[in-house]
Amino acid sequence: MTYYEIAKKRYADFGVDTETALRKVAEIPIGIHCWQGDDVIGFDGSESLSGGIQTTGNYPGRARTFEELKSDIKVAFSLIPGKKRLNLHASYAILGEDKGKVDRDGYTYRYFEPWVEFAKELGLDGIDFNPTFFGHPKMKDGLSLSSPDEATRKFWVEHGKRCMEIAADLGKAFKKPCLVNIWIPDGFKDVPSDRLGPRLRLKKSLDEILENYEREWVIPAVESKVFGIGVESYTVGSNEFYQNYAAEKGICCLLDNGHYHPLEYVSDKIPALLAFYDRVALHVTRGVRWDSDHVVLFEDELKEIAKEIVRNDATERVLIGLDYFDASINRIAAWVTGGRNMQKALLFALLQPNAELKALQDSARFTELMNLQEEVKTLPFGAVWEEYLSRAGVVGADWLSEVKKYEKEVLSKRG
Ligand code: RNT
Ligand code: ZN
Repeated sequence: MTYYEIAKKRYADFGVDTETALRKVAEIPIGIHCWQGDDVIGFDGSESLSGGIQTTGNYPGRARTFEELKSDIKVAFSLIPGKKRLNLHASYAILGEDKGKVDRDGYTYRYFEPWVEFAKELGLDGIDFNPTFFGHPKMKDGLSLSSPDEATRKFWVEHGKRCMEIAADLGKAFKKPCLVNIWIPDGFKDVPSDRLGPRLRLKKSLDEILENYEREWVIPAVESKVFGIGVESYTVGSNEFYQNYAAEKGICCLLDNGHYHPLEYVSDKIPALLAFYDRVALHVTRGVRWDSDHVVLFEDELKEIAKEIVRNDATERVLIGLDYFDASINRIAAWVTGGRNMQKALLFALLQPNAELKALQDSARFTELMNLQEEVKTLPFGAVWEEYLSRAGVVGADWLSEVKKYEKEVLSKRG
């Protein structure tokens, strides 16, 4: 018997069919963020990150051009099994000769067509999109959509509108709707004197952006946050603000698990929202003491998030995306580690005796529930994971040597 066959039998003893789990995990799309490869800088003119988010570290090999980023994504994606989508920010527009002539309020689908071509070449499931409300001189006093300066607010509304148009075309290109996530860094470092005004302006701006979009092809989402670096005292787009806004408008909430107080868990928020919304979007990340966007590891909260998706039969309702950026280690290894771990957690969740566990809870057999939850933790999960990789044609535990080779041949030669 092979290692996998033994595992299959062992799981079967607990009523779990590993074959079903292997089939299902391969079908769950994961949105992989383009911004891990270049420290969230983009191609449209910014030289540094702003808006309360930060990458730390100076590991060599940052992708500086479209060609470099594509090449890095290709390597990273080849080492991540499963169905993948590419998550792009508007700042990754390929402006060509229009660089310096067109601003973010004038972006069109044309500037993203090269990405579409690339995503098709890689056989991806689609592209998701984000307006970029940071890293740009038109942020006034740290504010975008909530700015009291009407010209500034309007500029960013126009950017939002362009992004909705671009997203509709991205959706059409892959015949699947495109998720457009709105996150703005707007907030104040110190105690504000008006907390309502900025929120009313943000509401107005969002209304304008969402006035007229192609519902068949675009899924708009709003991402809340507690605080950012330099904007510690007040965040315009807070959780209550966006959750109410999304409910009223019939759009989607995006939960980033770095964006809540340390003892709040996104795994618990997913089912709360599933009770009210058709869809919930995620930014899966790992905050260490703050929203530090560390590489996603195979940890308890990640497993809990995956369980909530799987056992609520919500793999089509929860739109999974990754959002982290680590510049202190090989960036491709960071991508691969997080991408594989997300897949790993989903497979792990699919391998739980979910129906039985639920029945134990519903019949208040809490001793048996605890016991079964503990027993399944030590089943031979590794064997099923390795089987998954091998069936997907992806390198097993030795994947890092491929990344090291690419580092030696390509990344180390970048200035
Ligand atoms: C910032 C948000 C946001 C960004 C990306 C780049 O705190 O998490 O989602 O990380 O849009
Ligand atoms: Zn996020």
